[in-house]
Amino acid sequence: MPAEPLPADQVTVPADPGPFGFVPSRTALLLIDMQRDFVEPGGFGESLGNDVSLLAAVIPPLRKVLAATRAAGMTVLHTREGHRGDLSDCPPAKLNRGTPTMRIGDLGPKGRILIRGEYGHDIVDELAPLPGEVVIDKPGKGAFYATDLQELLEIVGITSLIVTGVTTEVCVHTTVREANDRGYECLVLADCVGSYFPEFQQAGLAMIAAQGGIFGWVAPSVAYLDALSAVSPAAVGAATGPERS
Ligand code: TIU
Repeated sequence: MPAEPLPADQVTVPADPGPFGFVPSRTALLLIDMQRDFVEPGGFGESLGNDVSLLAAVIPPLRKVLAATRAAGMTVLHTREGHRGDLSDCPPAKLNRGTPTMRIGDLGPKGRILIRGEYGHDIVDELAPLPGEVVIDKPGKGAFYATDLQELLEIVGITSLIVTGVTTEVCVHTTVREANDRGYECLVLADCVGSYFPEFQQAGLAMIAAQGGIFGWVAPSVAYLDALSAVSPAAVGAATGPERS
């Protein structure tokens, strides 16, 4: 049988394990949990004993990716991990896990740890959402769990995701796996996802692209930016919606 012709507006990114093709109007950039609580001192990440400075490297390349994606007129979605102030959506299994210096809901230097509405829970200034960009508040690690993300993607007609954010082996991996099982094609930008553990960063990325792309594709952000530079915003016409929580 002859191969199906590619849509005229298909963009191709050199990636592992092979070229990743996407149609910009059907593709969203997903920024996962780029919150002060994970990236800056005094938040949830540090309370778990992590060196949060390891995540700072993600911000400069992700800023470029965010700017280029916005300029191309594509859909941009942000997520934040966090809980209601009364912790009614935080299972005891999550609250009591490990021996953190501060638990979820405790008062830290950036407000209550991982609580919606607190300064530490919000997205870092460099990557702040613009009005009209959707923000998904999620209680778990995966962005599809207990959120309306799937419904939202279906309304806008999104079939592919460019995945970025933190941390690679926790919320990024969980979300990519959830997305993969729901039929979305995911390209993970290797330098725009970060881990507190260099060995997990490497293994996490390898796991996604292994076995012919068992969960998706992996590429450096420059490969995505190069591919995007040919896209005209007028040809994309991505839908945007109101900010959600
Ligand atoms: N601890 C850790 O690596 N990550 C999280 O708890 N959440 C996210 O990855 N966002």
